[in-house]
Amino acid sequence: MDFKLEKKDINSKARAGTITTAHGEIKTPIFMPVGTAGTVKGVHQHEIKDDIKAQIILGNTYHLYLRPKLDILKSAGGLHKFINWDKPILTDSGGYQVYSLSGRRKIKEEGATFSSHIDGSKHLFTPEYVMDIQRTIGADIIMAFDECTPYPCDYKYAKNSMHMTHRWLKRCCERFDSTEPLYGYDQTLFPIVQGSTYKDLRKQSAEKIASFEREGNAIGGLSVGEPDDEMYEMCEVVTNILPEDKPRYLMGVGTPINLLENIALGIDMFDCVMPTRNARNGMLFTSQGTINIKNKKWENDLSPIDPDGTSYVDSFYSKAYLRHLIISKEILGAQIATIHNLAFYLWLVTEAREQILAGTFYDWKAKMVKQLGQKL
Ligand code: PRF
Repeated sequence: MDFKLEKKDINSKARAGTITTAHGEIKTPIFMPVGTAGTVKGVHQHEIKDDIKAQIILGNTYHLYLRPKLDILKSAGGLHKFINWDKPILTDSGGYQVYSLSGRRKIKEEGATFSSHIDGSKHLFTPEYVMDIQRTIGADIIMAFDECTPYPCDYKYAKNSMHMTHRWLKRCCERFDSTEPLYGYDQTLFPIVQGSTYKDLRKQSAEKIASFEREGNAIGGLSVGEPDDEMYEMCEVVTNILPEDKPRYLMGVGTPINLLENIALGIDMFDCVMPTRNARNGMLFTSQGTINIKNKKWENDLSPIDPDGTSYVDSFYSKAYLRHLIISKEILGAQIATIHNLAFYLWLVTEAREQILAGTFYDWKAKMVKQLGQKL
């Protein structure tokens, strides 16, 4: 993997760059649609590429390991081939899903034991095993095994957990560096900063993570219920320490406003279920603010879904039709809303990149944050 920093904003810490992986280039800042179980729910791979214009998608170690399981992925030749997606993929390590989804779980120095949310079966994820699993899935960028602390989290727990995440990282790196990719192309491992909402812990964690000198770095443990200002404060502490010449990935964030504020703090990569999950419930993101399409006010509104939207669904279908589909729980409603929301998120980060390159990001962001906060 390679990262080229192309331009730094003069009025903020925003940057534009290019990540090069074995499966192609990613122009940053970027948003990565979440494809948990080998599918971005409701959309075809060609729609992800051509309509949404995503450059990279996310998969989840936890889900793929439980279903379809590793033997299937291995015989397919890895996740790219299995799902027929030839662009970059990043897999999360399960360090978040084990805590948020699985049944009874126990965290020990060795790793995390948990029971499957599908059939209750018991499993142990160690840092070493999670590296092996991600080798088998074959994503271009794989994540270290960490513990994402809840919010709020008392200082002592956050500190001990952070140190364990650091010890787990050492084990991840040792395993990753002593194994080979299975499918003939390079993979890279990103470590994850933790430290809850404590500035001193975040600083310590960022310094420790930077000392591993991996090709990119991630920030975890945020967007777990803390106020936005606390997220931005932690993000700023960390981006002041993480090296400039490597991509920075803020995990599980966020709203369109969160993306712009964190881009301004020097974040390059994002993922979040919000555009896809909220789409299925009828919440649409637009450059003018959010729309609850289930609202009665759209019942007879035959105007296009989003006159400023960049995807074909925005002008092809009306608000009234989409409202009807979502209210009737028709599958097509979820599909249209998902394409709209993801295309909007990709437009937002692409436009942010253009504004950074043009030197106009700061004023544009201020204007956009005002617009994006509106409820239509
Ligand atoms: N760790 C991992 N994945 C994550 C997170 C984390 O802390 C978050 C936190 N928002 C989202 N996804 N491994």
